[in-house]
Amino acid sequence: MAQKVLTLEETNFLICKVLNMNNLLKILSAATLALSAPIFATPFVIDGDLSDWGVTVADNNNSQWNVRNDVLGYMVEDQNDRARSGGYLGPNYGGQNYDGEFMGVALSGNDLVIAISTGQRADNGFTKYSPGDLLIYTDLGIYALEMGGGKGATAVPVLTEGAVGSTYTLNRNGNTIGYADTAAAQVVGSIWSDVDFVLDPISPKREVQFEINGNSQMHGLADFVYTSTSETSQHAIYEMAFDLSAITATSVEKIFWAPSCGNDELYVQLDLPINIPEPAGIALFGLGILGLAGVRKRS
Ligand SMILES: [Ca+2]
Ligand SMILES: [Ca+2]
Ligand SMILES: [Ca+2]
Ligand SMILES: [Ca+2]
Repeated sequence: MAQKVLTLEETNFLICKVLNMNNLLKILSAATLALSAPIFATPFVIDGDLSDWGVTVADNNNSQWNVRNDVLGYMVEDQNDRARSGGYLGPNYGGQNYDGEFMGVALSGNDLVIAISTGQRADNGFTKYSPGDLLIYTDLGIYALEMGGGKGATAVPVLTEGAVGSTYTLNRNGNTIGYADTAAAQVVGSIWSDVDFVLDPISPKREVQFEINGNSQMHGLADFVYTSTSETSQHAIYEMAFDLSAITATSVEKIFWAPSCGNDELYVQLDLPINIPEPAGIALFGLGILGLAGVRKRS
């Protein structure tokens, strides 16, 4: 078989093709490296279904907690789904009706995504149902997110952001004896700083609910789903996401949730810096340093 001898022009053309192909492969692999994490990770969907977390919530102790490994942190403390009110929860008692079972915290872009599974359900009766609000501990104090529920939640199978918020009154034994709507602006999913905290009545008394006052500031509205009565018959699920840049602190240290009686608790410890947009002055200062570096190079 006769072999074709390539001219110099043809050889150069082929070399160029190979180089271009190599460059293309390099560009592709760099792009794949840069984008693979966000593109191929399963996105979180705020829908009250925790399969996106690797979590299956099921009755009679059949929940499964195979939490995906790209979350910032999580806590599983699922006590017996069949335990009655004397069941120990730590730090106090209350059984499945007060069981805090799972909390997961993840980052999706600039959104903090949070999931909670609990035995506290709206249809288990007003006296047993009084969730606390979500507390966001930062280096500049506690921010609070209104969780809602209560009487309003018994009427709807799923509660979402913008619904009327709730505040519960408890007696010193931890029983819920009263319910009130929050101030109109404190809707479900709204995030606030400089609030008044309501403590649980049982020692150690901790912040579990909040009320806004004249100095409180709102920092955005989370995407929010509370499944109330729609998810199995022994559990309720909260799933929410909010833009971290709405919070004017520089780091998030802990996410905390407890029923308003404080019988149980869920928390995830974090050391998460918040990216604050650079003020114009700092950006210009940065450019100045770059300019200086340029001058030094030239000299
Ligand atoms: Ca989900
Ligand atoms: Ca449980
Ligand atoms: Ca628990
Ligand atoms: Ca509340």
